[in-house]
Amino acid sequence: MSKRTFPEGFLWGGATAANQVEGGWKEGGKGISVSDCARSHLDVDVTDYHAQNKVTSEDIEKALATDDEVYYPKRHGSDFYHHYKEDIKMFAEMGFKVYRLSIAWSRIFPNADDPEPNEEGLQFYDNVFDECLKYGIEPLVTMSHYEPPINLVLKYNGWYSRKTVDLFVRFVETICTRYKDKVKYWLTFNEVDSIIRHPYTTGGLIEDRFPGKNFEEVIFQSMHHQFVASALATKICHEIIPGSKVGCMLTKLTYYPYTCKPEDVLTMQQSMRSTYCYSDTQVFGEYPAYLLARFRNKGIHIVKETGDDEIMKAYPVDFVSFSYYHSSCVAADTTNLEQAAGNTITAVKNPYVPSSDWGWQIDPIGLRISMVDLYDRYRKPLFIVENGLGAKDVVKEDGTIDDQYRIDYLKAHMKAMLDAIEYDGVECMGYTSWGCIDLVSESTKQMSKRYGYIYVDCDDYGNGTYKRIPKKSFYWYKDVIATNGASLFDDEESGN
Ligand code: BGP
Repeated sequence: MSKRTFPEGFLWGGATAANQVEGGWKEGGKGISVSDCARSHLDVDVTDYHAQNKVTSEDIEKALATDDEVYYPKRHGSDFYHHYKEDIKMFAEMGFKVYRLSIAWSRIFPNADDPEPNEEGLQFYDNVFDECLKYGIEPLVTMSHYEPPINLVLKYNGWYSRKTVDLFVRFVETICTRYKDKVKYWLTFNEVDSIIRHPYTTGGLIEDRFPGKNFEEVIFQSMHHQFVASALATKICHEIIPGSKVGCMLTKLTYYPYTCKPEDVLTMQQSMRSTYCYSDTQVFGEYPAYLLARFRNKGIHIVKETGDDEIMKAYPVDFVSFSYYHSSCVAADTTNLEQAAGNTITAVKNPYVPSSDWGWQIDPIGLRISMVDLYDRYRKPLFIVENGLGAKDVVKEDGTIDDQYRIDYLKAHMKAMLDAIEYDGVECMGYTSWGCIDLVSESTKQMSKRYGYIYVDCDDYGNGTYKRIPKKSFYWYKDVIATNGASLFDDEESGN
């Protein structure tokens, strides 16, 4: 019997983000970004996601007053800025068809409102894309992945200012024009829904800069500006790059009711809607009724400009991309229920699934459930642009890294993905596993929370040679891609 494989042309690859992988935070004319001022693991409880994202004006002043790269690990990242040729060559050795990366806005317009773009920054990404295309790897580019210039925060209050829409549009016009012959797959905002959970990283919003204002209204006003900017970015892409495909990008948080009590099921439904409202808006081109109801009930008033509704309606996304790491349980009453950590959230711990070293609950069936939910909801092609296991990897005496736990995680999720495609009729363009090379964790700013197929010799304090070492999973993924998924079933054939 022939082995199961993925559809012909399935885009296998890996994903990174400039602010977590590049380093070179002041090189090549780059301006300081929001993420260069993000607090470090050194002073936060790495299990308390919310604590990690409390950012004050004082924090920013402190960050701008120092060139420290220990306390601010994202400033050095994995030094992709100086290793990109070697790294992309290793991606090619694995057989990548696609490589998801982001363009750091602060490398192109260091202060967001510079009269002219920074040519060194534009040239850097030209070089990166040329390396990719040299190996037949398609770039999949995220326009905004937590990297706006810090000046946008200080001078414009981030995405709260309508002016930011114009500045972002100019950034998009610049990169689409420059890379129109090299990039055809684009994403607008990474995890656009995350603005509600970490408004500083995603929206450049610092609460103490809005005295006397309803901060939730500030966040939703900023989000409105991002929705308009996303629609305009889609328009620009389609006009400058015929045949280009533009996706939204959602944090796929999949919730289960802790019990079959109706109250818990209702809580689950409300929790799911709390994330779908963002992708609903970008796919259907209008605010869903339940979000408008929430605005009314909470007294939130969004200021729109003439034409906003028409722009959003006219330029919806072409596909739906998302990150999936874990599922979570919710309950109407969480008293005495054990909590579990997650990607930008904490939730009730599910007793039926294991957890990662950072407490994220491992649930490959949840990926299939997520894919079916999203495809049934939107009827647009999906693209899994983040999935992976953050784990403590160890370099053994013989210099190898046996990350069999990561292979087990990825294999189970890839099989679930194929089930959704083959049994549930879901259309899926591709899969880029998160952190295809070790990089700085978004939430904890740790290098020790490793995701990569490639180990980077750098610790949480920036110490190391930055040498790259393929892990066991590097060679395993190479087989998966070479066989278009068939090797995922080798163990079943051999019966173990
Ligand atoms: C998502 C981000 C990625 C990545 C991922 C893993 O929210 O889009 O940038 O960081 O989370 O999370 P972490 O790095 O906190 O382990």
